Amino acid sequence: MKKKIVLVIAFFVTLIASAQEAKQELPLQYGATNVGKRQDAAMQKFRDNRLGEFIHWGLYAIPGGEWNGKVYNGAAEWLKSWAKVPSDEWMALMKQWNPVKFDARQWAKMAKDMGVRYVKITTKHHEGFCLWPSKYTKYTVANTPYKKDILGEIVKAYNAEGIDVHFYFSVMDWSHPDYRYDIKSEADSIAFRRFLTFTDNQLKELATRYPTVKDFWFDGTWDSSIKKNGWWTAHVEKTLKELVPGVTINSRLRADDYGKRHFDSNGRLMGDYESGYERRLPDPVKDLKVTQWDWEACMTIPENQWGYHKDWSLSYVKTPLEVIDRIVHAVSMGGNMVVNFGPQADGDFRAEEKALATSLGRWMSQYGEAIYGCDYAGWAKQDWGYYTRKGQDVFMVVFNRPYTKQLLVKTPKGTQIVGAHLLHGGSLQVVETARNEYNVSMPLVEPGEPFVIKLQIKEEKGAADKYRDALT
Ligand code: H76
Repeated sequence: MKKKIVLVIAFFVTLIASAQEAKQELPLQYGATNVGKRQDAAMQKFRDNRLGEFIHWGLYAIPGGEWNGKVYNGAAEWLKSWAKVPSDEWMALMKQWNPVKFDARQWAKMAKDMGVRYVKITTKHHEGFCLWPSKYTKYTVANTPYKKDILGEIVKAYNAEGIDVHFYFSVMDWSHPDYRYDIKSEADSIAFRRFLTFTDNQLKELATRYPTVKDFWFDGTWDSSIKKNGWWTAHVEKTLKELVPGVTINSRLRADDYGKRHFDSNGRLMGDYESGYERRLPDPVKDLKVTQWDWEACMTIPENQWGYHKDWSLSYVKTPLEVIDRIVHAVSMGGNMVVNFGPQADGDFRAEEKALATSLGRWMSQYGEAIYGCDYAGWAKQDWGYYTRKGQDVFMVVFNRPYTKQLLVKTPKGTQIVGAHLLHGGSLQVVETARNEYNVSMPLVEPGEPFVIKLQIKEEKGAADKYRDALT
């Protein structure tokens, strides 16, 4: 009997000891560098911008998803891979790179009118073609009939409109003979070291040629070769931060000492913001953990086309309303949203994208107050839509109009609603219906678009409680 008790005690002692051990921090050389959210002005600007425009533009815009008469439904910027096109054949597309309709100032104007505060532009996608005249490869705009530095023109034109420019950069480079998917031999390791030096050079070149760049967004960083070289991802983050004061870097770049990506082996976010939300969003009720760190989501307008694809009928294309829904949803959970555009090879945007930009711009110019600089409000989500918050202003962005004509609002303890009005409209009736529960009356608004209600609130701790819970 005694023996049994001793055994049971020993078992629990071991259990507790191992649990404590699990809680211990792993010492990391290449783990997270920030403690919590960055609070400096550059990060605050990144966050306040909230809405961005993604642009995927490269040689893939020329075939637009079709190779040798066959149309591939996969992402157009991956066509080289789907159709197994050899590199020299793919790079021969450079001879056709002549976007005569490209007008950076027009692009920047469209972006401004649509209400985006920043643009993320593909400096180099997986194919390896550079939109700037890089010294380190022959696969650049300089060696095309068009010749001009596209990236330079974009930076200048967007900055002139007051729009921040972020650089998308794919580490994986299908055009480079030294790129490796994995390191399996000494030869691989030597080649890949050369590739990393080449990449360092290109990144330094970008940071110094275009010093107003605000952010580097890395992609193509998921291969084993990179996971085995976590030190290099930490080195890139450090180097760019030294070269460009205030620059922000996405989590996708990073791998730690053990090849753990995005979040290090101690569970801390690497880089400045999480960039894993691609073509999906957090669950608005369950995933509130995302409010603990900065994050940015990005989305395509069709199901999965980033670069220009000639046939958008092959997948579902989101409506402007669905795009607005995703933007508001992201902001309501403390994140940014980037909407992607894939310009045509001639430098113009397809009609569908222009139409979307117009709709988006119309909505943003009316209701942007509930987006820019706004954050997670911390109020329980209701079925009519989403809350956002900026300081003492709480916004209700209403997508679903209840038949009852009453919008239910449940406030946190100590928070009272003292007034409500339609943004750019009159005040609305607010009735307190229970403890921390209110009905805000539906305004008379044209059916069609989501609208915004701005609430006046009073926050006081320990206010008298006139309500009684039911005895059950
Ligand atoms: C996979 C993948 C890439 N990541 C997206 C942002 C696009 O660039 C897509 O090609």
